[in-house]
Amino acid sequence: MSQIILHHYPESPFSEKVRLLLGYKNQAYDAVTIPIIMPKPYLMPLTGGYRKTPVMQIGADIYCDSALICQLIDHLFPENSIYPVSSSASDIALANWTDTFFFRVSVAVAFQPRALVNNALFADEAAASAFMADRAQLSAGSTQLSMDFETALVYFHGHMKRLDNQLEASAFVGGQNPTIVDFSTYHCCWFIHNNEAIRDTLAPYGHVAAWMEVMASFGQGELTEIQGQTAVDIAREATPSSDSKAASNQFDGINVGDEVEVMPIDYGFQPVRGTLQLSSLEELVVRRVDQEAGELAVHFPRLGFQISSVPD
Ligand SMILES: N[C@@H](CCC(=O)N[C@@H](CS)C(=O)NCC(=O)O)C(=O)O
Repeated sequence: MSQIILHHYPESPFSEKVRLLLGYKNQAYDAVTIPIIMPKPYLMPLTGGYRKTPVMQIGADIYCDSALICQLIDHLFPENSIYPVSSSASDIALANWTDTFFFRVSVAVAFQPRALVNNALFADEAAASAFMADRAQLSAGSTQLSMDFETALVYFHGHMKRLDNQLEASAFVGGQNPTIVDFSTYHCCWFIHNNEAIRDTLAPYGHVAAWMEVMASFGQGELTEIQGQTAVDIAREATPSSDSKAASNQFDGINVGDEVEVMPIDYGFQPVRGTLQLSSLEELVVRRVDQEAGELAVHFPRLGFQISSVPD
């Protein structure tokens, strides 16, 4: 197998979830630090439009969305699986709630006015307005990323209090061993903990703090920084996987071989266009050719994405 390449940036909570899982699995990987805002000149040739962070690359196979990335990492390195079969349906449902609704709550808490003091993103007016304009573009046409701060703060403390009670009785959110729910919950807490100006939000929750320390002790694996251009070159020289599968249940009426567009259902409505290579209840794979990166297979999870046919 070619080396894993993680496209991420240090401040990204969803990247932290993936870095921590790579640490838990004790893996070495390459990483490209991508810009926090558009343009992302070495990422767009690989994804064909998908702009969220993180993205994982293995040769000419590009994996979008941390939910799919975590499943792939667990599949590649199955020891100490974080998807125990006995709870996998409820774990995946709960991780999805955490990555969507609870992440939205955490964003409102993380960007409250006092959180912006000493924040490099808001260091000067030009940096602040570039960031705000970029995030307005990210959430254009969507209501899924914003929430009133006071409303969010109550939801945040409610979930933290319940988690604290649970973690008094249980080593991990998922039970005696960490599951995907622990990794999803951790990155939302880390988003708040990572900013000194608002870290005290977590102060009442001693059991959450102790659990966070255990989670953080997994580390981030062995990361080797590479350049974005190197990642594009690696993709161009590799051959994408050719696994092809038609959905056994044709719920969407779209067939392998059709020209399609795939994009998230929540925010970041930048479609990726190509030929549908694989369609299952869990995954969509779009085959596309890029001038710089060559022939690619771009993978998406089903959950959280929509697909449409592109008329000839
Ligand atoms: N559902 C996505 C959400 C990813 C997401 O929202 N990432 C944030 C950063 S943590 C993002 O893309 N922000 C805009 C950007 O990086 O351009 C996933 O699980 O990967």
